[in-house]
Amino acid sequence: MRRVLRTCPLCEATCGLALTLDGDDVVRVEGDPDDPLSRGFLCPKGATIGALHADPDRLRAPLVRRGDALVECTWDEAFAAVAEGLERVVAAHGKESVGVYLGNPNVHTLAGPFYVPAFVRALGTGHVFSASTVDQMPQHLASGLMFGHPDRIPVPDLDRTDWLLMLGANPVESNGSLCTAPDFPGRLKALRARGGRLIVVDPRRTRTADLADEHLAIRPGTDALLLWAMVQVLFAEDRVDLRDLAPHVEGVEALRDLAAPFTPETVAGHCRVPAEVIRELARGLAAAERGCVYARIGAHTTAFGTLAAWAVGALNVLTGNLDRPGGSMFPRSALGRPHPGGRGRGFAVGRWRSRVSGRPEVRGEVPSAVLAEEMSTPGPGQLRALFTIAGNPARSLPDSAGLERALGGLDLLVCVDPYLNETTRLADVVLPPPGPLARAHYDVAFGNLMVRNVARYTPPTLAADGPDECDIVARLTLIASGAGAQGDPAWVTMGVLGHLAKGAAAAGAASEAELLAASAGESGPEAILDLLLRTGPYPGLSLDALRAAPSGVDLGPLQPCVPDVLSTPSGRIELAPASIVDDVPRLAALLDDAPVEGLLLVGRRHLRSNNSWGHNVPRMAGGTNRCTLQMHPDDAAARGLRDGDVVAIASRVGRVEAPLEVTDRIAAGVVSLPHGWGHDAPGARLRVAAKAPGVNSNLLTDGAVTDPLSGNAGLNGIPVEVAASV
Ligand SMILES: Nc1nc2c(c(=O)[nH]1)N[C@H]1C(S)=C(S)[C@@H](COP(=O)(O)OP(=O)(O)OC[C@H]3O[C@@H](n4cnc5c(=O)[nH]c(N)nc54)[C@H](O)[C@@H]3O)O[C@H]1N2
Ligand SMILES: Nc1nc2c(c(=O)[nH]1)N[C@H]1C(S)=C(S)[C@@H](COP(=O)(O)OP(=O)(O)OC[C@H]3O[C@@H](n4cnc5c(=O)[nH]c(N)nc54)[C@H](O)[C@@H]3O)O[C@H]1N2
Ligand code: SF4
Ligand SMILES: [Mo]
Repeated sequence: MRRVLRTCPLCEATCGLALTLDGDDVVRVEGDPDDPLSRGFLCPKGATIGALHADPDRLRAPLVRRGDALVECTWDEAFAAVAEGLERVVAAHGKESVGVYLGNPNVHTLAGPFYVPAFVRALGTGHVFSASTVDQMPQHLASGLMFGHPDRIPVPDLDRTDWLLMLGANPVESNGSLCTAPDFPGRLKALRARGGRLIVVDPRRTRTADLADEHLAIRPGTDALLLWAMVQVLFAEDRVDLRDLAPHVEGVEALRDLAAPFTPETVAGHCRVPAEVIRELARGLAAAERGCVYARIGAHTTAFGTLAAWAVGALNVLTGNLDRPGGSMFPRSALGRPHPGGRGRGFAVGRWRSRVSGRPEVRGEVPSAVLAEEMSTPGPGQLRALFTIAGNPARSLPDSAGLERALGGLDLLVCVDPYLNETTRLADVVLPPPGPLARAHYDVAFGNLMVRNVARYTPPTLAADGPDECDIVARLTLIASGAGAQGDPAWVTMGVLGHLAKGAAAAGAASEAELLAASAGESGPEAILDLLLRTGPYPGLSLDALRAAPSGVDLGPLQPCVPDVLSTPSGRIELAPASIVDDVPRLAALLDDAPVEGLLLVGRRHLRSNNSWGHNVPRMAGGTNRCTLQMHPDDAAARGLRDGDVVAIASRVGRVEAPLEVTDRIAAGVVSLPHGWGHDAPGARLRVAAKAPGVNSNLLTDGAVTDPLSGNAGLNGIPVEVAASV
């Protein structure tokens, strides 16, 4: 028996786990009490990490298509098939006919941040898509425009705030997003225990809402209206107080004018939140010594996602709560680069546009909502080959009937994925990375989102049954850059290291040669990590320093960093840049129309789910984690429907059937179906998940509904009709 510590890679909370192993078998999973961030917390999902690694359906060898069948092959055969297929497509149709879709687990691997960017560059295509545009792109855009960099995302300083307004997030089930806070529920309880106030805005009375002082069941899709009305109240009642931020803010008066139309009275009917309640929210935030507004995907995945994210940032700034302990603060990753301080180039978008509907690039990608049309619309530049890395677009993207058809019609589909699932069953080549226990781990992305700065490194626990994902992506990079199927992944690592050392040397860290020599004892992703740690903002950190502290190194509470963190053209926090000014009239136009009537569909997450791939572990299936349509009793009665009935749900783009769950925990006029289900696709091998397949909610979501600025899909607030199934 041995005990090992590992950071859990299954959600953004990044809990420290203590595993007990008997040989290669995980016999017990506990929270690591010494982890400086998670302090012993784990959720039921983290407890399945051993079962996930041992899942007999997890692929241990690559697959290649022979006629109608996907058959096991050697790694050399698999890479040769990729090289041959890619060469064929590029020769016939050019580089622009090749695309890549990057799924969510890329933010939980080392391959995602360290190797995937080089692969994308080597492909040399504008056809870059990711899960970001069905998720948080509005926040990236808002951060880019407001602070100068899309990844400077302030988080609620959860452990010190005493007034928190949370919209469109359910961290008691999701464990939090764009806010890395293990034991989010415990942290919310502590907020209330120290006399703080929690207000939750959600059309469903969630388990998070159960913890709150106040729950507001907003009409889906109207958070931007409510938030802009709060901004209006701050100005109208003369409650704006920038506090320490005053010298660092640009555009306050322009914002006042922009917010003027959004009085609480004009938005109340749309939001179904009384005007006086909205006023009290603004007053509460203004009066709080340490207050914060935080919004997540319920507010981001709508047609007004960027304006909602914008107003959240603006409210925190206007009340002087940004960059202030107990407010909304910027984490400082151990891998962070020096803050520029002063004027920067700002954040450019629209460097290219999508071919068919001309959607602007944002942060190096175009919207996933247009992936289907890029594949299915003929003409020069039509997408004919696609690489997916850690994604399941057939279940996670809107309007997925058309998308799945288009995936099936590609000339080449290559998937880096451990499962034969709804997407990879359509592949020509499947390249499975080793299981979650047979790899090194470091939270590159989440270091930028932690409510307390920590650094933790996990070495591989078990031997891998194939090449590491970093090596897989490196070999794909060599293929895409013309070096062939036999290249050495170390060449790619050397390229990445050289690039990083050059940047760090230019910033004055040391000479390039000295930096490379210091990390010379490491290889692969560890070498990259070591170099980043040595050149990061915390002196004395290195990979060896982290090895010596397996529970993690505590780097302390969040610290103020304005103005150094800013890199906008003005060198200040920008509250009214042109693209926001130009988009506000679209939101104001809603006020001219009558409030939307009829049923609106929203999603939900269950504690024991993980987007589309959590359902194949027996302990994650069943219980309350069911694919049902939740509906308010009044709406059910009006349609003559009863709990347990199978109902037909129809939207503009599709129709599915699901069992009805009648519950007063959802607002009247709203129905909810979770995403990530529909595990009955022929050719997939998800034997546990297939026993309770559920239905794919993205057959209903409408790819035509997007936030025009960020390109993010509007997955919540979809008009639907529900009737008894006939
Ligand atoms: N209707 C609706 N749709 C949604 C959402 C919603 O709320 N409602 N949520 C959206 C959000 S927030 C997101 S992030 C997206 C997610 O969208 P995707 O990322 O496309 O989908 P996932 O279900 O996360 O699928 C992850 C894939 O990665 C594979 N995988 C797991 N671990 C690894 C690994 O270590 N390496 C590799 N290479 N592969 C791995 C899994 O087998 C699976 O195929 O879905 C979005 N879709
Ligand atoms: N257990 C579990 N945990 C997960 C995941 C999972 O699939 N399962 N997925 C992970 C991923 S990829 C992400 S991005 C995060 C997401 O984490 P969260 O942002 O916390 O997402 P959800 O839990 O879906 O909560 C969104 C809430 O928004 C509400 N909502 C829907 N529409 C609206 C609206 O218009 N306005 C408002 N105010 N609320 C609305 C929904 O009812 C729901 O309760 O979770 C991560 N963690
Ligand atoms: S909360 Fe997230 S990181 Fe923590 S144990 Fe659960 S799945 Fe893992
Ligand atoms: Mo996500």
